[in-house]
Amino acid sequence: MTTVGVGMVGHAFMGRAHSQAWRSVGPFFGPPLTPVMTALAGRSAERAGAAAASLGWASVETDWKELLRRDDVQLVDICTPGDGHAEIAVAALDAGKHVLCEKPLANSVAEAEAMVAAAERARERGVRSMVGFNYRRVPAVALARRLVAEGRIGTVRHIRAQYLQDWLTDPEAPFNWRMDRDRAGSGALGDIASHIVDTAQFITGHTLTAVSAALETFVPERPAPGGGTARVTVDDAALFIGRTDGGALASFEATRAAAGRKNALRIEVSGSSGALSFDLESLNELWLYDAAEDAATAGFRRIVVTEPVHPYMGRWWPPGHVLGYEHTFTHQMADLLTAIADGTDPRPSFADGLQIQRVLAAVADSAASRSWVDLEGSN
Ligand code: SOE
Repeated sequence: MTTVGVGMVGHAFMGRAHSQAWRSVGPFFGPPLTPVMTALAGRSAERAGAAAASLGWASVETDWKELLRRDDVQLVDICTPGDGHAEIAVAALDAGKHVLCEKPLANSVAEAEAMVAAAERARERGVRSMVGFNYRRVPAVALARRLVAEGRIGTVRHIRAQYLQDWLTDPEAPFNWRMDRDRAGSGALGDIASHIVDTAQFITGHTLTAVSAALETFVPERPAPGGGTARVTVDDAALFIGRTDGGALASFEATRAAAGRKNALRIEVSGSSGALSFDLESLNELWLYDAAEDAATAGFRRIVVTEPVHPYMGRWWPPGHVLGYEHTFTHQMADLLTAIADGTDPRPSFADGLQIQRVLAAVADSAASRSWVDLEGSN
């Protein structure tokens, strides 16, 4: 097999981001398997048809189950809101299709556990699965992980992570599915705190072992698109601290009410002999502090992460020709296709997604009980 037929479910923001990645991964990464954008599934034939035509999909299905019946689809890419993930992923894996599922893996730990069980059954037949925490694939984030693993900052003591957005600052900002617990599972917690938990654990190699948290919904009712108001059933913001299995202290802030901050995923890691700092709003840069340097000239040094020696960069442009948000998805597809071709397990796996789901559940429990919650045995 040198090609893999892809069937994608959903065609909103994530569907558009994934489509552009499926289109670009072949030309830029030349993966061992070439993706064929075979079919796009969406409930409305008209909307899905228009999306397929503009995004480059060869055909349309109005029921995702049809993708599973098609012999020309070998990989299902799930870009729906969270309430669709478990049902589609389990059915696709049981039908022998490889699965890429958007983050967070599910809307609950129970759903995520069922997905991991399906992934393990499928794995025995050589069928692969991966969850889409795309920010691992920012070259600067991948470089940060490499530097920590090489011991460049010593023993990790502090992880300081934030994910700040502001689209719910205004109380008149309209209600959408992301504010509905039944559809999204949670609010800023699942949507963006999940990203910083994954990024923090990825960079440091540590796993969270306990959390203490607060959640807040600042605006409990919002204008409904069809008129009237709708009740917000998720958090606007999640704030928590944690401990890791590597002995570090961690802090996390995820909010949709940080006026002026659009998509600021920031992470700083302080070690016994240095530190690293990253901000998604300047995603081509990584800042490195080396405590061994002469005090007279020591300071955080800006690394422009666009050299061919940097992760993923050898496939793109000459040094200094910067990348953007969308490239993280291209890298995700390249890694997935390589793993499928090599017969290895792509990361983050569904088991990794379940571990993060357990962290999210522990954060919610801690906020409700106003006490620390342990994550023992979660990994
Ligand atoms: C919306 O808040 C959102 O698109 C998230 O759902 C994404 O996962 C994140 O990457 C950007 O913000």
